[in-house]
Amino acid sequence: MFKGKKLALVALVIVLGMFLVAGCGGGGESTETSSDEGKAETINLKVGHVLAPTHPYQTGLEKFAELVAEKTDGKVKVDVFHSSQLGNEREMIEALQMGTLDMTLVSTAPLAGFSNAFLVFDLPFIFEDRESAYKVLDGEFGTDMLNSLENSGIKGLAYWENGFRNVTNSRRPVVHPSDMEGMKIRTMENKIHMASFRTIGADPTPMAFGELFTALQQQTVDAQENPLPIIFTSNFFEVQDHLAMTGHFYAAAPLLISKQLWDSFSPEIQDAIQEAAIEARDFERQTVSDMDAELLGTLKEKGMQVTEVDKKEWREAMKPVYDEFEAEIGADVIQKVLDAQK
Ligand code: EAX
Repeated sequence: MFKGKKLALVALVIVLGMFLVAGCGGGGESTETSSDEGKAETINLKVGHVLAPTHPYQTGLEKFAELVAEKTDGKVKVDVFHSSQLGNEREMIEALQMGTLDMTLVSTAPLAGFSNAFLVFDLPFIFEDRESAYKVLDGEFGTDMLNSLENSGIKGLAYWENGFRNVTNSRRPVVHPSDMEGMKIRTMENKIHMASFRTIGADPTPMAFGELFTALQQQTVDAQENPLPIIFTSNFFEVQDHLAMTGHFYAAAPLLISKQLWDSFSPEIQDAIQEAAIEARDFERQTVSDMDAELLGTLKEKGMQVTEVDKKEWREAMKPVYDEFEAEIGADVIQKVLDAQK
């Protein structure tokens, strides 16, 4: 009898120990560290994203971690978790709101589910080119949009870059929008993305990024759309034969932190993190742009059949989406984004 009780006690101690070590995914765990100048508290932040460890999201966040450590004299340590280890994009945004995750780097598309205003960024061909996108995102309009997230418990630090999205598929070459007729395409969980492909006769299926490779491999879906750095670093060329250079959406990638955690930081720590987010943004954007330039050749070498398209034809074919969502987004908001690029 006594032996049984002793064993149960030991098991209880082990289980309790495991919980203490694991800790939670967020809340900015502080650990006391002793130093010559007495106790200096270290703040440990966890940031999650869904892409591969070779994607610029990862290398950009590693740069961010380096800069934060430098600017806070080692007081703030950032750990980066790739490949949906901390959840898919919608789950991580929800975790920020609850304060159970510290930071995440996501596309704007899932944010539209938290703040309707973000829908404007997902309109097809809304941005002429990268420079026009940066002008809007880094200017007053983009900053106001990030600030609008604070009512939902999220602090937006800066817009990093996912990039211009292109269509891949396993069935046939795509040149004209009509070539997508009946094609089952995975989209992000965003109603404008789905409507844009429905408008040209495709059959959109919203799906978390982490499930996409398997869905393509098992041909549950025929197609997907993403920028070249994702198509390469997530090995989509292994399961997709055709690449059409549509560039139909520009995906910005806001770096987000839990508002309740942000508010707990001193102004000095906030300034250091904000500065690092901007400096690492420029590094990450440049990395995406460089990869975009070199990857077309690489993907052809990997066996993908690449088709160039007439972007005007695609823009016209997807235009009904503007009418469909004008009331929800606001004609003035759409016009503001178009004017801010002039
Ligand atoms: O933000 O889901 C997607 O296709 C996105 O490009 C990805 O989540 C990166």
